[in-house]
Amino acid sequence: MKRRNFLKNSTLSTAGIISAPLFASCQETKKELPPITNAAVSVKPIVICTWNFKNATAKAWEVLEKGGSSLDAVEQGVKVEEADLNNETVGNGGRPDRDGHVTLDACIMDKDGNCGAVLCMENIAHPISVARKVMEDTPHVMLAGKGAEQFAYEKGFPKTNLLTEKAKKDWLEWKKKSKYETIINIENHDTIGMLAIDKNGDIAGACTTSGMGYKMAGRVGDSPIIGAGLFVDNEVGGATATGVGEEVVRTVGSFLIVELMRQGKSPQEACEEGVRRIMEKNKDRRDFQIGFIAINKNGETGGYCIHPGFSYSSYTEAGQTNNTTETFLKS
Ligand code: SD4
Repeated sequence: MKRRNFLKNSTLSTAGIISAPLFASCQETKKELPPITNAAVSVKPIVICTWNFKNATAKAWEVLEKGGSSLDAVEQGVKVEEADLNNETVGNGGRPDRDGHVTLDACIMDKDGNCGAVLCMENIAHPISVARKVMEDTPHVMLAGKGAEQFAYEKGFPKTNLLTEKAKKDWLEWKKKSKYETIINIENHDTIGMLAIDKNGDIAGACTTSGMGYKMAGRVGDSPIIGAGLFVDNEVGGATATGVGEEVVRTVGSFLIVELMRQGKSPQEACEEGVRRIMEKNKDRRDFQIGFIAINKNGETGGYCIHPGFSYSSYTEAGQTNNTTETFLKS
């Protein structure tokens, strides 16, 4: 038996003995919540991701169409962007921190609420697959820095120099002024967050990024933080985020959106409320972008952001589309 399952099973059986009466009384008083969706039809399989990463949704769709799991689909899908050297905000080819180190963040979550994450990991081209190994092969949820990198080598991932010549040149140019600013809707904000429902109706999600370009050494944003950059609840739906991670962490954005859907909001309404909560705390600020996307159990989707310019890619039996979202600020 895998260590993780062993730990789970032993914890469950102990908990079962001790807390059965308590559990029963909680069940009796459980309040009925409104239905999660009124949609007459359900769309599955389906995959969506932040921004118009159409090669990523196409890859995920390939997996889903063949009857593959949503977990495999999101892993394979986001790996496309991790491997793309022209994508300067995800995986190999990502922008370095201000000291010239490319440090990657990623997390993954499955239909059973299992999750894994790697934070601030160097020299490994596919952090999402390492995050999955953390989820499946360890009793932990997060591994950071050198520990994550060491774990990846133990699992057979090769050491890779992630700093491309182009990224190095741009960084050296940036260093001349060393002015740190987030730039709305440029590549600085192109984290890929992906959500999928497979033919069985099960939901999974993945999120992966090199974080904010020229960040402080050791900085970690929302993307590998379960509940902030990504959250999935197989009974309800999933949500994921892109943009300035500090603000998403402050509101535990993706968890918030899933909980709002649980209470009856559509994915669109829930994303809008998620952005509103952030803007409530940032009344005088207009200098940052955040985009959320969400999906519910029936395959209804939504997206919303602060500034114009955000969209999300989707792929269903009806084909692939790029969906431009409504915005909190109109210009
Ligand atoms: C972060 N959310 O590290 C990420 C940034 C992002 O494309 O979206 N980058 O805060």
